Amino acid sequence: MTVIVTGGAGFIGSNFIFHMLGKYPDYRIVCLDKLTYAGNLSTLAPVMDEPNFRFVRGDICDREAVFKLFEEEKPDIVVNFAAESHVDRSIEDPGVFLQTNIMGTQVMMDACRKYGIRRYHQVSTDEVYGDLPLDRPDLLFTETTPLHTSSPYSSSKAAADLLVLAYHRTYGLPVSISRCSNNYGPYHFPEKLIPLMIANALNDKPLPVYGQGLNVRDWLYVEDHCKAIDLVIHKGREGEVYNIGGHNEMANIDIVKLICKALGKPESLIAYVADRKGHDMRYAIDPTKIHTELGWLPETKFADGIQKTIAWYLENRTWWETIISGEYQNYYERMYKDR
Ligand code: NAD
Ligand code: TDX
Repeated sequence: MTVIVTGGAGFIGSNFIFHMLGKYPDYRIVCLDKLTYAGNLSTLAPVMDEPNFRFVRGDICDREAVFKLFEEEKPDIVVNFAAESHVDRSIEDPGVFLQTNIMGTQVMMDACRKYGIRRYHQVSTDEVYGDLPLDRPDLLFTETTPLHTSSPYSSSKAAADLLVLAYHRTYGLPVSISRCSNNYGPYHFPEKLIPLMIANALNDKPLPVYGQGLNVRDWLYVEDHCKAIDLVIHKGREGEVYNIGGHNEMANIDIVKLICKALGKPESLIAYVADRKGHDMRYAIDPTKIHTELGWLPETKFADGIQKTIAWYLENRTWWETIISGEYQNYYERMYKDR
């Protein structure tokens, strides 16, 4: 079995590659990644020399390069993680989000149509459903909740999802889609809430909380997401959407306070800053379908997962310090200077 994993030098894709190489030693795993600012080849260093692993630097929008790779590898499964993934960047400059997240998805599926495939899997997000009010804890996103996006990022992901379903219905492409809630864990790029707060707290820098910090996200340990995708690509039904989430809703401010406490840092580091434009209030996934159909349940409790994550950032300072010392500094200045 040959599996092409796009975006495998990023946060979730790299964790997925480690999971697959560990669990299926007889599979061939091919990572296609453009290595944008969010991609880190150093993350994949531990598996780079594995005989059943190949890394290819390339853009999923580059039709010629993608078709050449399919010609060479004849993949059985494609898992498309490659995306521009940061909401704040999409508000600043949407163009590349539409290009990679929508057009890139089209190129990948066109290659699947030409060369044949057992499964094309699209890694999507709960953000396609928009948001839920704070005062209705009974409401959760199910797979039939209407798409109702807020940001250029989530709109580009929703557009891609619709295209994936269209390729299934129109061309019979064997597709599946998973829509997961917020992930956390090792190799999370330090522009996202949890790693940013850990890195800033360790450097005694202000912890920029948007608005009042009351927005709620439904956090899932990244390994649990990888296991769910593994199940969907092998046992999930074609043409179906599966929600993935762990019933673990937390307000941002509570997470930031928890990180302060775990690192022995004062809450006086917390700085309330201007809110994100169009900021989604609450996400909450109903994972009943993947549980009843495929038996998936999250295994890592947040209390354990966050401690493991903090420990990882303490033990792997070089990984994130290298990132935040480079071009990222310019992004940070732009995003937080006048906030
Ligand atoms: P990430 O930003 O950490 O990684 C994205 C990877 O894709 C990087 O390695 C980057 O180099 C690569 N990439 C970007 N553009 C590319 C292109 N044109 N061609 C090839 N490679 C390209 O993202 P992530 O957080 O790991 O998210 C992975 C996927 O999961 C995304 O599709 C995202 O929408 C989805 N998702 C993320 C979360 C989350 O909490 N992070 C939750 C649900 C869904
Ligand atoms: O500095 C910050 N301060 C802050 O208060 C940052 C970076 C974020 N926040 C808030 C905004 C959100 O309410 O924290 C929450 C989480 O923000 P992000 O880490 O940017 O994640 P989010 O916008 O929820 O999107 C994430 O989950 C869904 C991923 O980045 C997406 O790729 C995924 O689809």
